[in-house]
Amino acid sequence: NNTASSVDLTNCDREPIHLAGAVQPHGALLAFQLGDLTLRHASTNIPQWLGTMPEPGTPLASLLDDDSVLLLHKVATGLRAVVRPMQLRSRAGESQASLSAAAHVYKGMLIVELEQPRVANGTSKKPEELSLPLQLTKANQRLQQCLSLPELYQAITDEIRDMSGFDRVMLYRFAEDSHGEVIGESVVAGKEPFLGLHYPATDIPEQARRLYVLNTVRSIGDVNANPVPIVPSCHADAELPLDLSLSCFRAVSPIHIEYLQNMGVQASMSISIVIDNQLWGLIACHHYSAKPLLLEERAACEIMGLVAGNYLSARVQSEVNKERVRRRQHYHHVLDQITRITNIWQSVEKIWPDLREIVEASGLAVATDRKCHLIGSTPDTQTVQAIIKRLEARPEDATKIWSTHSLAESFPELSTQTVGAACGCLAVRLFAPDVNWLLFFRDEYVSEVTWAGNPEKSTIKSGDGVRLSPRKSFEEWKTTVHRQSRRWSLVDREMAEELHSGLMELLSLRAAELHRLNE
Ligand code: BLA
Repeated sequence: NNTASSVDLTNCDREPIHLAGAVQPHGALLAFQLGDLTLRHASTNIPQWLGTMPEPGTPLASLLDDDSVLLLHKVATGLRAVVRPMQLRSRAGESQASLSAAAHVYKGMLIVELEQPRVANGTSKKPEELSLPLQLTKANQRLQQCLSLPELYQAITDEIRDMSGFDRVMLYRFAEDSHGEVIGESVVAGKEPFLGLHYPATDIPEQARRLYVLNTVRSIGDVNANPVPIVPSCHADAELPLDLSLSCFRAVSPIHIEYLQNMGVQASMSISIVIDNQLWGLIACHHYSAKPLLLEERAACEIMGLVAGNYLSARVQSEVNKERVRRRQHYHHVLDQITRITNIWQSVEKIWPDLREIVEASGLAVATDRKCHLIGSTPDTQTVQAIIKRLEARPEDATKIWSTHSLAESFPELSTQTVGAACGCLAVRLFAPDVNWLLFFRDEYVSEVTWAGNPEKSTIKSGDGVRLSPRKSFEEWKTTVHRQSRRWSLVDREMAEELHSGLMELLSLRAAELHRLNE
């Protein structure tokens, strides 16, 4: 029921957002060729920082003072692509205040981005406002005290809102299918909450998500500001425009600008939560007026992203571990019982209460090619045999552990009547003479999803076919999902693996013993 995800002719996933060719106007950019460190590209607002517009080919050393050049040499010869914050001084104005800058090396270029220093910007700091290091300390202390995941979600959004001053801060978590849900939120009084809302995967296209793993803070200062071009847009020696993947001020995709405008948002920022090198989620922030962030603020957000990611992954891991311990007790109980019985077929009812807990199933089919025994909520015998027949047609290693949360999707040809309430199936294939298959089933789990706007409305017809465009309306839109079970989790699959090896060992020991007795 989300046709947007089934459209494959998308313009979104293909937009080369890293080659934007422009910066947001609150920053300026210089790109030098690695090696001779001569200028290749500059944004046309550079005169606001350096007084003049340097020509391509100008050496770095003639633009900035000796100390600055030394610092940048270190970045240029560094081994890792890190974005290094620093203070620089222009060669022309040695008496001038220093320039806030961030420098990094990417794809053969030394990229230097300049911005206003924090104090000179004239931000009126309230006397009670803490300095950024103290705010970070306070935030870290609060996250450390959280004892549950929901408490942690709330603390992360509260602390980031307190520190950054954004009107709305959300914790946005990606699901397996890349759509997302707002699982934590802190918002100014008078604005409607977005907590619990779901957004389709197409709202954040694939290449943007890839970029956010590399560049973890994305600040959009003002959706109404005109981007400043980088010249020349494509250097004579290069095939492509300058790669802005790690840039702080990369101009924003016009499609996303339209999206934020449709939402009524003027500035945004997202901080990536990266766990095990995967984009777990984003801390998505909105502001209802312009809000360009300064170097120090972005740096503090970057640290908060790391800190929040560490607490989240530790807490998620500890809940998973607790669950594993609980299930393993049932697993050992099952093995224990099996060692004491001679015939699995006669005793399976007795071990079922423990067996079902191992993978949280509502039904089980134990089967060989001739026999089939059903317990709990399962499809009828014929349907079970039809499923097994289809699984046996697949390669053995693909079916050792096989699972689906929608039998109807995996085997559309099966009749819904005979499948019954069972919608999910986790199959464990045993290569033993008396039992070939354990098929665990899960009942239907009817879920209601509240979307921010009809997700199908992101598809519009245009001249040559289907195009994706940001939704105009974010009014709540409910969909109900039928004929699916709860998804089988990583722990479910891991436990099925353990059960597989445990049973294989037991059953083959037993076969060997029988063989010995028969000799
Ligand atoms: C980027 N889309 C983003 C970003 C977010 C969202 C958070 C990262 C940039 C930012 O922080 O603003 C989406 N924002 C959301 C969601 C919420 C939110 C889901 O606050 C929920 C509360 N967008 C579309 C369609 C396309 C699209 C149909 O809706 C493509 C046709 C594109 N989104 C798009 C692009 C970017 C983006 C290209 C990258 C912007 C950039 O980094 O330049």
